[in-house]
Amino acid sequence: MRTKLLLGTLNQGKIREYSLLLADLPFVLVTPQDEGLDIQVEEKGKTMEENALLKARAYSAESHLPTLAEDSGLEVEALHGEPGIFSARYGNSDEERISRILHRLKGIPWEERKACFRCVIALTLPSRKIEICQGECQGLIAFSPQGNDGFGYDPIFYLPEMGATMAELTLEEKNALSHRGRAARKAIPIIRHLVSINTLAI
Ligand code: ITT
Repeated sequence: MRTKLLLGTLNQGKIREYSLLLADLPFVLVTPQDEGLDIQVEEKGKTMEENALLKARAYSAESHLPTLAEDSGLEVEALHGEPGIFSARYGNSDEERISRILHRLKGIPWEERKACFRCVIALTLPSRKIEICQGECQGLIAFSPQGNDGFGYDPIFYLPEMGATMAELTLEEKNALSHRGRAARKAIPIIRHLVSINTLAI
């Protein structure tokens, strides 16, 4: 019987991406909804790592399952790294968050629109050991939203090497170069090791 791995997130965009990134692992990927879990984790950490740890600990304590949780966000150089850990709380909707960034970057030329997406995964393992894996992706903030795929800030995150925003990429293309894809590819061997040592009860 395949063991479950809990994706400790309520974000449907993240769930879609991890479902593909982790598809080859010998685990059944489950969500909080699948497990009937109804917990809200307060993101009171000062860093993405602290928030990822808070989420992973809360979800694994509740589910007793190996758990992958993450904190991620967009850091805009001209805004001194904002919104960063406040990325999800920077407005009431994706549209509002995007408008706020575009408004603050009004009149700023291409060469000063550098930005970075960052992802920190926290992985709970047996014996309460927690592993951290990080990934980042560099790009530029576009002058207007383009594309309908992805989620969050994807329509304004422009990748010069692709000549497109993240919202114009397929799921496979985004996973190949995104912050989340990079962090997940570091987490995969650690998760595989979990299986090989066959000690899955937390
Ligand atoms: P969980 O805490 O339940 O995982 P969340 O959406 O609140 O969901 P975060 O606190 O990590 O997750 O916030 C990350 C925010 O950063 C997210 O809501 C998006 O606005 C943005 N973000 C992160 N990764 C992104 C990506 O790949 N594309 C676009 N926006 C992204």
